[in-house]
Amino acid sequence: MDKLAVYPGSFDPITNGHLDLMQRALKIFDRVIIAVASNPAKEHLFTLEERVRMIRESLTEHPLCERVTVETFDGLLVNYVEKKGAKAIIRGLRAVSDFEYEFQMALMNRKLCNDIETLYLMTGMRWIYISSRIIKEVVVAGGGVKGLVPDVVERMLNERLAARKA
Ligand code: COD
Repeated sequence: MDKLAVYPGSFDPITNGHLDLMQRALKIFDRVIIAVASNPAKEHLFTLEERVRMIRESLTEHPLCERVTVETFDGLLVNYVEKKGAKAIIRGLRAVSDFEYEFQMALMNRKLCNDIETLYLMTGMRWIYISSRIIKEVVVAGGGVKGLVPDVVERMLNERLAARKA
């Protein structure tokens, strides 16, 4: 049986930091599902379909893409992970500031389902300061994010923000 992990997130939008983490997870697991949370209560710049499309497009030429699938989920993450038959959730840590939220989430998920472990991976140094939020903030303020996000994301961000200004 192959080892499967779920990498969940909002991915609004996916960044090179997210992709770095996925690549690290694939050193440990045979397959990774990138699970995009629907979470309609949260405000997103991109729709669920757009977020999924950007991830799939970012992966098309990726050497490890055959071991990755992109899906959506709603409701409780642990229910989705159990349904998929995975035993691990992958999350990323960049700085101490991530810790409190991640710690709470991991313990709540363990309380909800004791069979699933959360595994934290450190991102590569190049991506340590990147988050989806800061990428959006820079683009809104007119800055460039080339090299920090996949090309499709850079294009979509510029299109979306240009459409807002029009
Ligand atoms: N380098 C490495 N990792 C990074 C980087 C980077 N530059 N940027 C982000 N990451 C990591 C984050 O630390 C995180 O671990 C992961 O990538 C995804 O990040 P986001 O911001 O896209 O995702 P979140 O934090 O919004 O995802 C939250 C969930 C959707 C997973 C959560 O809300 C959830 O599980 N919702 C479902 C409902 C549920 O079950 N709730 C109970 C959980 S306690």
